[in-house]
Amino acid sequence: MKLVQFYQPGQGTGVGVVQGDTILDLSENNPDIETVNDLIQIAGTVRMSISELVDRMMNDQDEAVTEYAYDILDTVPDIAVPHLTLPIFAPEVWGFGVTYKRSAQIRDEDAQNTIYDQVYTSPRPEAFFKATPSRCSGPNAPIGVRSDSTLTATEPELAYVLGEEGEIIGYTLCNDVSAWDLEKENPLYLNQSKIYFGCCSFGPTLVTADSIDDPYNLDISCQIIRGETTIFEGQTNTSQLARTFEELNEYLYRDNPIPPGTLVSTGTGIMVPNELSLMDGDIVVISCPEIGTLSNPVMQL
Ligand code: DO4
Ligand code: MG
Repeated sequence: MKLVQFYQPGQGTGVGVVQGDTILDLSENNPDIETVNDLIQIAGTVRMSISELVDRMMNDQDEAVTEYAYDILDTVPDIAVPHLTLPIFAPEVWGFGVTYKRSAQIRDEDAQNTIYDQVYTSPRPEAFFKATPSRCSGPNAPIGVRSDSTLTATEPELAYVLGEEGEIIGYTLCNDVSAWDLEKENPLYLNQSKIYFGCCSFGPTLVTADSIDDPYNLDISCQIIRGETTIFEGQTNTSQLARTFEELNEYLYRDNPIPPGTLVSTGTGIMVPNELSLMDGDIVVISCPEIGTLSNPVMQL
């Protein structure tokens, strides 16, 4: 099952169920469900999976539901028109890094040292705090280039959402936008590379875990469009991930309270060349056939 959150003028946020090119409004007849976070909380209480709960809600409703064309909601956020928002209000976003060999190799070549390879092959993964809701952008909303960075890169990643008991409840796409020049200058500047306004976009949908046959075999592609020209195209497959999500969660939860609805981004397998650092007005498009297409314009902060 594919879920979205969307904003409707005069009504606020609602949850939608994607069926083909159509979004069915789940909140219309279920006023206690305004967000996917509400679904997680209720599913935990009644001990059902999210898709079982949503199926039951859809079957139980007598009233017809409003339908939206997906393409109409997949538009630039504007309070005057209905539009997609983040697919969940993740209270925290965490990231893992150097989980793909390519990411370790290129970062070590650039830094002329071996710290990334050491982490790539160590039992302990690289984990970092990434964002809170006010730093995150949904579909078609701007991602940021810090005012003190001249080399900010897009990092297209598979991300998962955690439920009440640490289980993976669904998957989405995440752009772990990073000020590479800061982290190259000194690894201790990683937090400033990773955490700032507009540092993270994710969406467009949240696909429930039971609808993804194999999360370790998903194609992810990325394009950067500047003006009329596609200046970068790259792709990877999550089969190239060197770590399992169980392994990542094992470290994430060590002595660390993680609230339900937390988003975990699993690292990038697509490394954009340094010459193609993001510029104001670029459009970054990240796609995965099972999840959809996440598009964000770049804004110079
Ligand atoms: O330390 C560098 C960040 C690594 C990262 O974010 C990634 O590999 O995706
Ligand atoms: Mg990353």
